[in-house]
Amino acid sequence: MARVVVVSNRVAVPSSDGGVRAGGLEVVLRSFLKRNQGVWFGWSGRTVAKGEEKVRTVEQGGVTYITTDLSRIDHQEYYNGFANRMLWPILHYRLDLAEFSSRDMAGYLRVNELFADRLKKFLKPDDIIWVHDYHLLPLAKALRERGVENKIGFFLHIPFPPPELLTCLPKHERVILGLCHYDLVGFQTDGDADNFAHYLTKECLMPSRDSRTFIAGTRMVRLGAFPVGIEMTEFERLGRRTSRLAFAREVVSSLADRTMIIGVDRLDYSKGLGLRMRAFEHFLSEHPRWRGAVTYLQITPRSRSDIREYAEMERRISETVGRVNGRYGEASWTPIRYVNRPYSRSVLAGLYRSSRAALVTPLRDGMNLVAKEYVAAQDAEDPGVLILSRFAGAAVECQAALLVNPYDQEAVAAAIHEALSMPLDERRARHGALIKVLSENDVKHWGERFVTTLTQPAGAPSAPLQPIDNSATYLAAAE
Ligand code: ADQ
Repeated sequence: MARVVVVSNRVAVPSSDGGVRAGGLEVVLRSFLKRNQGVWFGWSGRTVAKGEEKVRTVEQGGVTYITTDLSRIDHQEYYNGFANRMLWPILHYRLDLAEFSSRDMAGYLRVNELFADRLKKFLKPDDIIWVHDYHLLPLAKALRERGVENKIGFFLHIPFPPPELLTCLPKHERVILGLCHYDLVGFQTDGDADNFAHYLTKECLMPSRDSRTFIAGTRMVRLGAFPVGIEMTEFERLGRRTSRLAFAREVVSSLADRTMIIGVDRLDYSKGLGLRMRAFEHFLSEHPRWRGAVTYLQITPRSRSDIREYAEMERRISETVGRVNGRYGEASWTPIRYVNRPYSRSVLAGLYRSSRAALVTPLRDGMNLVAKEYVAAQDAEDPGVLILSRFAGAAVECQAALLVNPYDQEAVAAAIHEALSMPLDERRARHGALIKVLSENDVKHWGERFVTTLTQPAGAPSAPLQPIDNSATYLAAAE
């Protein structure tokens, strides 16, 4: 079996302090590498003065971690700038928040080249390279230009919007068309894969062999949907064990027999936190009998705080929490408990299991692992109810959840009421249906399916691999 070299912006080298960081990508890659011992390459998380960047290699538990530092300017332009102020909002359908800068785009392309230079030194001819997420869209192109002919796959953890939105990105072809240098490009849902296929067909007039195989010059690129799963049995076990542990018990006893609703999200505008809190406020206003009887716990570790939009959002959400608590709270009851810190997976599992409902209402989300973790951690005899945004990738599998439009506060408030009043047999039926679907797509299957598809031959092309007019022009423009 060939070695798998995983590449992502950030590498989570296991730390001696056992610190927790909230982030879906790290969770799934850690679990993939636990089973498929290989190499994990990416940024160390350290920024240093230009010229002082170091590359380090650490072996642990059969995995080789190779990390590189970034200079402060590279980090600013590539990560804070182009990746997080341009690509993240556009790919989450938020044109209003996207800020384009040619300088940041140049920094983004430069860091991808730098990653390619540093990674190439460690590659063996039969390595399978698996690149992750929007920070590294052009990495395969940079590697190919350095003569790397290995199988290279790419997986996008976040949504991929339709071409009408994508083409608002100035010089989009320089970044997006770089994806055609991969052998396989994976998305969370078929809808995301369709959007990329439409971009290649309509915008780039690229020839295709079928709806999922495109002919890009002399290369062939395949697309596919590979919805990310979670470690189902592990979360089930954690939920069973930890709801009995001291911390979860302490939280439950502090509720004084009130029902708990939970929300767990990184602090990000894509998660729809402000609208969610206003929907909860609407619920309290419409259903006075629940006042004093339900507590909504929102666990939200800060992320990307040095980006202006994030700092502003943090302030607005704190204001909303203050307003709702001031308006409806009592000396003996706080409607919304809002905490900005990460917790271990076992504590989260215990809290999920102790909550009658989960509010997972992102405005747009690639998948959303919290939705799946909540379901897995429930007690099958007395399960809680998942309220899930129809705009999360997880909604495709989680049809048995209460699906809502997160922009519709009345509908979300009504779903909260429905969840809290739902009879036990309906809760069990919905939970059973969710567990069945999610167990069929455990994270283990996800990694295996992707790597197996990547290593399969694409089959002989039915048409010769010749670029035709427009695609050739486009690929040249993308140089
Ligand atoms: P994220 O946007 O980070 O992931 P999500 O899928 O919900 O979002 O994953 C968050 C992870 O962090 C979960 O495993 C959760 O348990 C953990 N987490 C959240 N809050 C935490 C806290 N307070 N303490 C500790 N852990 C916490 C990106 C995409 C998603 C996609 C994933 C995986 O944006 O759409 O599902 O990658 O592909």
